[in-house]
Amino acid sequence: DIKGFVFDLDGVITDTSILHGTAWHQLADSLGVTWTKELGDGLKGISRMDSLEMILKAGHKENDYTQAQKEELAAQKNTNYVAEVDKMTPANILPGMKAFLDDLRAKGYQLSLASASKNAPRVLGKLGLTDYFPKIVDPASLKHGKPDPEIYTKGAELLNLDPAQCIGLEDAAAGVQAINGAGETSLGIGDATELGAADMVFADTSAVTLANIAKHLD
Ligand code: B16
Ligand code: MG
Repeated sequence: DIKGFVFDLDGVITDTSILHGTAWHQLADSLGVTWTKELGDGLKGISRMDSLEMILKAGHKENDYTQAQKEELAAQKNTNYVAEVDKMTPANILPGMKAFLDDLRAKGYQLSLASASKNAPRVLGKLGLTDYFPKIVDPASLKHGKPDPEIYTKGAELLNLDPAQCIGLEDAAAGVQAINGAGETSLGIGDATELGAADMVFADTSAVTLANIAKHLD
């Protein structure tokens, strides 16, 4: 039986994936790296430094910067990103997600957060959702980022649940891969082609309800 839900943040609870994309796009432009939708989609769920490496590789510039310069570039992106995050309010919760979280809480399901973002506590605060997620995997504690299962394994551990008792929610292909690797049931939100590996895919957050999830479970 399902007892817990392990949530991704960006692209699942709120649309920060757009803000991340815009901030990376700006940085790519300033470095002379051509931005494509595929490049942007591939960055979803990927850690800050791994995202930078992917952008530099796309422009064949991965050897043009020292480690210190790369950290400076990542910090620039983060400054731009955080400025946008600080404009967020509870109105930025994606459709249906507040009701879904309330329903899960009312029915006694346990919740944890498996976001790759070091800004996750700040984002939750802006959304007024801090109280819903006392259990957050610290992305700084991870040996490997998504698509490695580690973050979702830890998300279940924080709840003292077996992965098989958990559903993981993701908007990114790398995240779905991580959920599947951890042995949890994967719920993808977005394009069914992009998220084909998920156990169930919903086109958008408003379709994510316990009733709809039950239709996909045995
Ligand atoms: P930060 P998620 C991920 O969050 C984002 O999808 C990804 O685009 C971002 O680079 C990563 O967090 C790191 O974020 O720079 O704030 O530490 O989707 O795992 O909630
Ligand atoms: Mg995400």
